[in-house]
Amino acid sequence: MPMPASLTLNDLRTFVADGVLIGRGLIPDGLLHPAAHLVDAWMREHYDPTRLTAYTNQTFAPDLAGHPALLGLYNDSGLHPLVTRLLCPAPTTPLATAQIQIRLPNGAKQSVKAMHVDGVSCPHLHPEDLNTFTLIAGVVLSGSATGDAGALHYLPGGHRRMARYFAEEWTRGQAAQTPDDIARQDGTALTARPGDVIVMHHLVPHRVGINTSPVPRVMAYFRIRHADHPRLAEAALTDPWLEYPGLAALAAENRTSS
Ligand SMILES: O=C(O)CCC(=O)C(=O)O
Repeated sequence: MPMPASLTLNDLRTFVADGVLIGRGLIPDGLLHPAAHLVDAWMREHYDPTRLTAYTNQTFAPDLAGHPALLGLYNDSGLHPLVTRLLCPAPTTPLATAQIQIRLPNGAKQSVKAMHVDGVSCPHLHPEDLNTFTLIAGVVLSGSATGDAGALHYLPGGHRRMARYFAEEWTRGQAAQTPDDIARQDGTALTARPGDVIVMHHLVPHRVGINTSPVPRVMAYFRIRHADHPRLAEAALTDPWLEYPGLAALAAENRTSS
C-alpha cells in the first residue's frame, strides 16, 4: 500500500513507536527514471574503483550531489509534504544535497557498515565531531529485493534505546557507535522495489551488508534538518522528539501507556 501523502494518526503513531515509515511506490516513474539513469551513467563514465572506500563512507557520484534530478526525488514527490507533516510546525533547512549509496553486486568486496546512527562517532570523521540531522529519507533507485541484496537493515524502536544510551553511557569522542545490545542485532531488512521510500528518525540504528544479488543496490538519501538543528543537535541525541514539536505529545502518550 502506498503511504498516503497526508499521514493518518496511525502513521504518526507508527513513526513515534518505530522511528520508521515505509512508503511503497511513493516516487513516480517520471522522477525515478531520470534519477536512476543519471546514477547509472555516472557509474559507467566516472566511477573510479580506487575511491570505493571514500564513496562507501560518504557518497557515490559526489559531483551529482546537488543535481536537480536527484533533489527532485525529495522536493517534487510526496516525500517533501510527508516529512513536513512529521516535523510540523518546525521549519526545515532547505535541502542542498543528495547522498548516493550503492552496494555493488555479486558479493563485491565493499566494507560493510555495522549498526550505527549517522554522524556520531563516525569512523571517517574526527571522533569529537557531530554531523547529525533530524531525519533521513531514502529512495530505492535499484535493487533491494531481498535482505542479502545489500538492503538497509534498521532497528524499529531503536531510537528509544539510543536516546538512553546517549544520556547514560556514551561520551563524546568515544569510538564505539552503539551499545553491544544494539550492535549484536541484525535489524529488519528494507526489502523494497525502485520507487519505495523509507523515512527514518535520526536515532534509529541501521547497518548494511554485502550485496550477493546480481543487481546493484542503489539508494538516494536525503538528510533533513530542523532549521535550528545546529543549536538543538546535542540535546536531540537524548530527547528524540525535541525537533518534532508536533509529535512530542504522541510520544508522551506512548511513554505513559508502555
Ligand atoms: O548503504 C546504505 O543503504 C546505508 C548507508 C549508511 O548507513 C550510511 O551511509 O550511513
